[in-house]
Amino acid sequence: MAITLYDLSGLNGRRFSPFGWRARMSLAHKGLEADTTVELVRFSDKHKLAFSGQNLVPVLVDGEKTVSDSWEIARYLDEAYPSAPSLLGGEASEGVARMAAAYVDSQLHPLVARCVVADIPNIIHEDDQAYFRESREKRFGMTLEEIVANRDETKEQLKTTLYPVRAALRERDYLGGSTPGYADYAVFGAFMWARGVSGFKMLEQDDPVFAWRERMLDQFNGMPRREPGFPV
Ligand SMILES: N[C@@H](CCC(=O)N[C@@H](CS)C(=O)NCC(=O)O)C(=O)O
Repeated sequence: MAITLYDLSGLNGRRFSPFGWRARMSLAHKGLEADTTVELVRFSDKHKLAFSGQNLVPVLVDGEKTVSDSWEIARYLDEAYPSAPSLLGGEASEGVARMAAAYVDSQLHPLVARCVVADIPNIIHEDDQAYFRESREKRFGMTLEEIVANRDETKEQLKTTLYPVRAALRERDYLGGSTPGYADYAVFGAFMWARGVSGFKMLEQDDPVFAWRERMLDQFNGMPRREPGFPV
């Protein structure tokens, strides 16, 4: 069936949404990415999402079915494509995958934002600038420049906050075991967001999370690595 993924885009089609990356990696995991039509949505053309009854990307349309929210997309893909490799690992591990995604949303994303949010205006369209600045400054209660002012300290905090990921990687190549699963895609989405928008170095080379990110960039024949972005 024809699948369409609506994903956020900056200048020249740059895809930098962490949630969009979760959906994109999920589709690749299921072997569906190559056959998926991508509908790029800029901040100023979110009206394109009205059919989905909400205004956030990603949105997946598969034939008659419309699914918004990256987590719901993963659940849908496992349900609709049971013979492709499982994303969430079945009922026994779905809760752990959900916890990983919630850890990323609540602990990692705010720190990534505090490292890179002021660089985002450089990679989005002119028409999106005012909305982006206004909405993010309202959310954080300060200017974009103030949000990232202490990013070297934020990077130290990020290093500490990544402890659970590092601990899991001590005994395996991926959070999913010998191959990546949804928890990997959730954490990786945060790094693809940063890589897409900013040259700020999020990780030191001696951090095992750095080596894991390299392995993740090589997934699906290097699909994520080929995506335009800053050197990491
Ligand atoms: N819980 C949602 C969150 C989606 C979300 O926040 N998407 C952001 C992009 S990263 C968005 O559409 N933002 C549009 C805006 O800020 O106007 C998911 O997991 O998909």
